[in-house]
Amino acid sequence: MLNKKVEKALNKQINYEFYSAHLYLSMASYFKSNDLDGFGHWMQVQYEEEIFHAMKIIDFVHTRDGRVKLLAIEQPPHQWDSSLHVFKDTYDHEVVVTGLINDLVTLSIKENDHATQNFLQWYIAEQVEEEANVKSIKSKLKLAAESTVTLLMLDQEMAKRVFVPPQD
Ligand code: OFO
Repeated sequence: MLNKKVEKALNKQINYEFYSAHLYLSMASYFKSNDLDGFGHWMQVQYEEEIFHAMKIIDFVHTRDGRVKLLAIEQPPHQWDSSLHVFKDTYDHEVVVTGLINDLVTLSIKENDHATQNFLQWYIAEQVEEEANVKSIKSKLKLAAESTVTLLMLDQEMAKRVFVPPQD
């Protein structure tokens, strides 16, 4: 049986994961409308990952005999000044997500909910990876700021990303 306070917090996190998916789909559209299809593709894979993150929590809530209550998803931004601006926002967003996951772990410890605390360890590890990946792309974009050729080469690299459902 899922603790009610933890259930409510998990529902909020489900909403935030869906918001993350919305945000990254919006970024994918920004890139595609600027003919950077490789970056657009990368963001679309990121969107798929976020849906996976949300669904994983949904499955967990159901397994614990809890109730999923879907909430309205906030409208994401649509416009950015540059590719670097998009990845700065992406990095900042992932840092916020890391903070939310940490808060959830703190709550589950406080509520003596070891099953949820154990479940959330997967997200702790995932956030370390997400922050590192995005930071690396952000740094490359900083270097490419003066060079269209480098930007187009990076775009080709970004097109190679494939969605592989993360392992449990
Ligand atoms: Fe991009 O992170 Fe979800 O959790």
